[in-house]
Amino acid sequence: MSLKLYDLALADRDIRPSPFCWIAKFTLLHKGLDFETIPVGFSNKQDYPDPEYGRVPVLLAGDEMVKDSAAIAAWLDKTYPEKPLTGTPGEAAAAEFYKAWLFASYFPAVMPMLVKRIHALAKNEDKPYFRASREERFGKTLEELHAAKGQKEKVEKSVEMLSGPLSHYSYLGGETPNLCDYLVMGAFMWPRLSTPEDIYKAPAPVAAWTERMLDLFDGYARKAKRPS
Ligand SMILES: N[C@@H](CCC(=O)N[C@@H](CS)C(=O)NCC(=O)O)C(=O)O
Repeated sequence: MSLKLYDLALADRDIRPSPFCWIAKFTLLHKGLDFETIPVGFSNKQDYPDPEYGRVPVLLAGDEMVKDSAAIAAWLDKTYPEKPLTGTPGEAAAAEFYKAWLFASYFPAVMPMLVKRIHALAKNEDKPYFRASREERFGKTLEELHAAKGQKEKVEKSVEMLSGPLSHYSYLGGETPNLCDYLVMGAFMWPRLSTPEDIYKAPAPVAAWTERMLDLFDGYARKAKRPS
């Protein structure tokens, strides 16, 4: 079956920082599937497979259209049951926990450090939409978000929590990676691909896990183009 993943791209079409698109890419790679990525900008909704939905990732799998990274993971486990992303209810519950941690802690801490940088790297025709949609969503200008104090410390405090599991296990999934790892590493690709700098420092167990994640699948994530 031909698999096409719509993926968010910046002005340089090879720079693809979307955390949710990364979660989808990791889950496809976990299944060992070949897929093609199709870059779209923020505002050219007419080029999205479902313009009204207006978000990516969207997976086109033959005649099927699967929207949303969580739906893509569930569809992959249903369609390709080998190598489950979450093989037990316990693993699925852990994945829900990491997702909740991302939304409650990591994303709010890192987002203010990224939005102005992403705006600068977006295609010119995407910039007005990106600014207006983010300023409406967060109730502040991109400049105010960027100027927020203490975000680096907040991200570092948030990420410190992962030292717990990663001091005992190689992966959040235990001995081998599972959906928990892909959710968190997908989110970590967001700062990695939105700025050339490493904008915060992760504690040693988390930094070592990040390196292992970058090496998976023949270094797929490590090879992803970063801004210069
Ligand atoms: N719940 C969705 C969220 C998808 C999402 O918000 N994607 C962003 C990119 S990270 C998007 O499509 N943005 C387009 C826009 O801002 O209009 C998922 O998990 O796939």
